[in-house]
Amino acid sequence: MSIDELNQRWGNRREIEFFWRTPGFPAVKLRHTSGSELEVSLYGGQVLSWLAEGRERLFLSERAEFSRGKAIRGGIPLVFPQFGSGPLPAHGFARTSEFSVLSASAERGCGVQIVLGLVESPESLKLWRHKFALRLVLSLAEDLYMELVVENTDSEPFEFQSLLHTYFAVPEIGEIRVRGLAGTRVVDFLSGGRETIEPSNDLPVTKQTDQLYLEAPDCVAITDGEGAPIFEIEKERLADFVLWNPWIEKSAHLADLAPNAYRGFVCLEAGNVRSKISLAPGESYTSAQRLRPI
Ligand code: TA6
Repeated sequence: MSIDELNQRWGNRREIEFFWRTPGFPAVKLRHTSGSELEVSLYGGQVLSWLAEGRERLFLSERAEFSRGKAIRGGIPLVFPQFGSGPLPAHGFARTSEFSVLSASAERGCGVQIVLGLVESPESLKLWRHKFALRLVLSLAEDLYMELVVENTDSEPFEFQSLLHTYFAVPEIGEIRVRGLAGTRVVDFLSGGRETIEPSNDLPVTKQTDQLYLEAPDCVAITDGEGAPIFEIEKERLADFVLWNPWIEKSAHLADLAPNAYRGFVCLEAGNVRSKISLAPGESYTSAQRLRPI
């Protein structure tokens, strides 16, 4: 569909507007009466920008590449059906796939909502031999609610991992703390998967960090240098959190990230990573995250 066709079919005056994010990359802008705005790329079904109370809440790399087959660095990449490295491309193929618009609505007094869809393709079947239907439901109001529905439309069972790889914009990585993970089992990917118990309930990020918090509490917060919350994250039916920042070392190996950009974001990613979700034919699984800007 062209931008004009998308706007004719789903556009809604101010609240829902399709546009070319960059040539060949259609996106949609959602606007809520609270003043919050959301920008979503149909490529990857990826939230690129979330404006709340006048401030951009997500990090998008100034070097993000918009080219097919390449993941866009920043916003909220959708990791499915695989987390990390494995038989599929890193973090799976959803974030480099073309999503379709299944519905879009702006109900008075409610949020502005768009539902994006992804099903198997000849390309995905070559990588992952399962038929599936993904629905990503994005609801914008004063907060941002994201729901992911995975359906097994095949005749065989399959299992998958999924994760919402949120890049939270922060004023200075060295000042923020992650609140709410004390006592959680944590796997450190940078020390060979060593598993410990997180002692801190006000966790700083002071070096390259890549940690998986297992069966983590559903509600956590990111606080600023004064200890005041700047984000609240509530996950639903997502067992784990991944905490990531590339710091200086890893940034040097990421062509789509400026050398000091690591200072402006922290990734706190709700997902099902350690335990895969298994679906029998016809079954579906719904998970979600609610992001509250403070
Ligand atoms: O966020 C956890 C992680 O798996 C890290 O290991 C790092 O690779 C990050 O995802 C970004 O991955 P990407 O493929 O987007 O460069």
